[in-house]
Amino acid sequence: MKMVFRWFGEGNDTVSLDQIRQIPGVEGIVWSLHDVPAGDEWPMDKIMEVKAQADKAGLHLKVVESVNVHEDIKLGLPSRDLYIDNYKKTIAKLAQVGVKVICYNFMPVFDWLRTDLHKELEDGSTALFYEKGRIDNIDPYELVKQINENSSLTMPGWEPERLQHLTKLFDAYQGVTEEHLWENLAYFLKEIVPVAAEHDIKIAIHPDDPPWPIFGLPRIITSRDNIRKMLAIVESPYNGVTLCSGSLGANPNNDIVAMIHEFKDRIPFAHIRNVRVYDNGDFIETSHRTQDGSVDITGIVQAYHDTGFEGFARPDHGRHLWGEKCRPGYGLYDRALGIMYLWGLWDAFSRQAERKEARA
Ligand code: DNO
Ligand code: MN
Repeated sequence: MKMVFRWFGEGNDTVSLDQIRQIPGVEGIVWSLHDVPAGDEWPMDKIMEVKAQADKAGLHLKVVESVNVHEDIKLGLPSRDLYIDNYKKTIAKLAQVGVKVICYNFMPVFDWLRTDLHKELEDGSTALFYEKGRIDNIDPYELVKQINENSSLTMPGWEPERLQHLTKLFDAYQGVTEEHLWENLAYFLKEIVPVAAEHDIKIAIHPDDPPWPIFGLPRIITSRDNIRKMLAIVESPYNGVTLCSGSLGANPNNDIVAMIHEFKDRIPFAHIRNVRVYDNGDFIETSHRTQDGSVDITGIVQAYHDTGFEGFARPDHGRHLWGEKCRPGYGLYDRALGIMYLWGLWDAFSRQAERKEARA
């Protein structure tokens, strides 16, 4: 397990590279060019800027999250070929600075979605929260209207420029079914994976978060069966999954330990975090500690350990602690605590295995 830490870039993150390098065992950053619109080719000078910053801090930049997929690709429009071409050019450029994994997602319109970014937990910390009933019962067009009237309703992944086009995007997805989305993902993968392989970069899809359809938009990377189906589209080690225990864990039917065992050769990148799921389907992000949430973090780390996981891992999100002001889910403290918990488990499993071997 190689530990990495998401960093949103100079001036765009409250956490500094100097802080990141002091977290035990963190070797690299997970980065992106957040100001480049989805579908554009990444400019080399901006890539080199991040490389210089990472080099100076002694951190590698082997993991990119995300190179976002243009909506026209997900919609299967004729213009997709242009955006796929740009994606290939970006892959070639990222290879030049030593990138080995590119995380992306295939969620229509929205990335991760929450209804409250600062919901208070019992201990007074706050965390990202999802109120299922509120999203299930909402008419998307009505929602856009409400947001336009009250801008504080905004949610993560709802960049202002995206919001302006939201109504148009909902229109574009009318009649787009799960089958269409599968076809469009297959078209994308068949184009992209050979290029990624040629450049020795693994592309790793992030599961949908939450792992069910929202606002009538289809979502397909939601379960073990669907991840299996995705991996079978192009059978290559370069076509992989970013196994996110928090996203998949929002559905208690998802057995993440079983997924790690089944997909072990196809997981170049792990997101390890806990969520507490309530009976009504609501969920809140908790500390990484197993007993604090509904996800078996101990079992998950054991599964990675026992399958000889050599990929990259990050703690994904954390709570907001000790008055920290930060990007929602991306503070320093709780993610650093989470990392130490993950290392603690990992080292204990390693020691246990060594002892067992010595006895044999
Ligand atoms: C959720 C987070 C996401 C993720 C993107 C990947 O669990 O990890 O924000 O970064 O969906 O494209
Ligand atoms: Mn994740």
